[in-house]
Amino acid sequence: MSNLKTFFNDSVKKTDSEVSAIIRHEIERMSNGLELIPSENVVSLAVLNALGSVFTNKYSEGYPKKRYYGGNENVDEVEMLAIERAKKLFGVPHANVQCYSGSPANMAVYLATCKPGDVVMGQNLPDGGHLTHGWKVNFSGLFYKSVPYHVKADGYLDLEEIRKLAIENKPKLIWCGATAYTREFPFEEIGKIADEVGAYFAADIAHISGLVIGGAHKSPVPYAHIVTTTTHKTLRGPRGAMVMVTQRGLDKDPELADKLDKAVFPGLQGGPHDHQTAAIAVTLGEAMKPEFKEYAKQIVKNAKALAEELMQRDIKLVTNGTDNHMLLIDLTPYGKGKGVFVQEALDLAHITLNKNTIPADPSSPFYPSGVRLGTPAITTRGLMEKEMEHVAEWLARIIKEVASKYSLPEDKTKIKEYLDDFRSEIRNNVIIAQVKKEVMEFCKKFPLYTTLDY
Ligand code: DSN
Repeated sequence: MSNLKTFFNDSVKKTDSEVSAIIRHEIERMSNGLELIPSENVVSLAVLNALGSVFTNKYSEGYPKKRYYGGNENVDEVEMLAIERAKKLFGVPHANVQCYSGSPANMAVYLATCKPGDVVMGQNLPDGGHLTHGWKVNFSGLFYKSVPYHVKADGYLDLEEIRKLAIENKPKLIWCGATAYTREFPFEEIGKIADEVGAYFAADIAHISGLVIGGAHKSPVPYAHIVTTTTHKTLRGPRGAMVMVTQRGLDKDPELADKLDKAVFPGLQGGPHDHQTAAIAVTLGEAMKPEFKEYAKQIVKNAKALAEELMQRDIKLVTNGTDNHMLLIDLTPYGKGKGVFVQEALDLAHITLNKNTIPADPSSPFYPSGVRLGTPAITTRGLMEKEMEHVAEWLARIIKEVASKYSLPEDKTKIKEYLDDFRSEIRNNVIIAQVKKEVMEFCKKFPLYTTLDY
């Protein structure tokens, strides 16, 4: 951690002691805890350095060699490098690396393929889907006619329903991808359905792109027309995103790459974040190293080991396991709406995850009945299968302690007061205090920056 403190704070400290202190506290929080939010990771010092580089000073609307401003020769070089690396890694003929983040990348897909009011299909948000795949309060559900598809009672995608809805509704665009789905995505099957109804098929692999590159999850590239991904999840890069067109996409629509580029700029964005592009280039360079494949496979091994250890402790998992980096704990054996208690108690014990809906959740999205967790960040820190026993034990101890003891009041006006009481009570809980002590001691063996110090 000392290298990290030096890396950051020398200049910030000189000019702004307040921000410097906050950054130091965040380094300490990360170092002294286990990060189990499956969409988070720990980037290398090289990625951090590129992100903090002088490229943040530059404006460069346009694309390499076709810019509206001068002085872009170095920006061109770094953007072309990122594009070439993305194309090679994912095996696609076209990549755009300028998207500010995942939602704008997905927006570009709509802009390039649909008109407002067109029918689109994606996995329903409470069933694990993403906001931008057609959720009612998101632009994608407001400007397009969204026909969501669902998971079955067993937690797996309902392919029969997807096909039936597609035939009935003739969507222009079908998404496959999710924020809370623990099984392999059926890219091939959904690709066939999209072909049957003439829809564009976009695979949003934000969560699993690192696994795809590492050979730990099937690639959507042979089946989809468009692939989007954020760069900060299993790919282990800066916040950002990419949108890629496959050969299949170009065969369907030879203009697709051009349409997507135009959708990103000038359709949706202004100047790209060149410091982010530089950091994405570094990330993709790291992902080309053989050790990244090992890393991706280890993420999945750790997730499977954690799933087994949890189930041995009678913790229920949606689909009874995982194929990827993620687990969804179903807390309904303890009652409904228990996610908030588990998330907050674990937070106190320095284990971070997030409350999440489970399929057919009997409660609400704000007070859901599950928690979502995953292994990308702890794998980066060097934890292996044998360590999952400890992680599972801490999770199980706290789940059993709070999920059976606390229940949300039926009267919604009483929830705030109940949660306030819960929060003050758990501060004195001996089991949570003991787990926190053990977690902090354990974290010393896995410093934040030892495995990625290049
Ligand atoms: N917020 C992201 C996640 O946690 O999965 C998705 O956008």
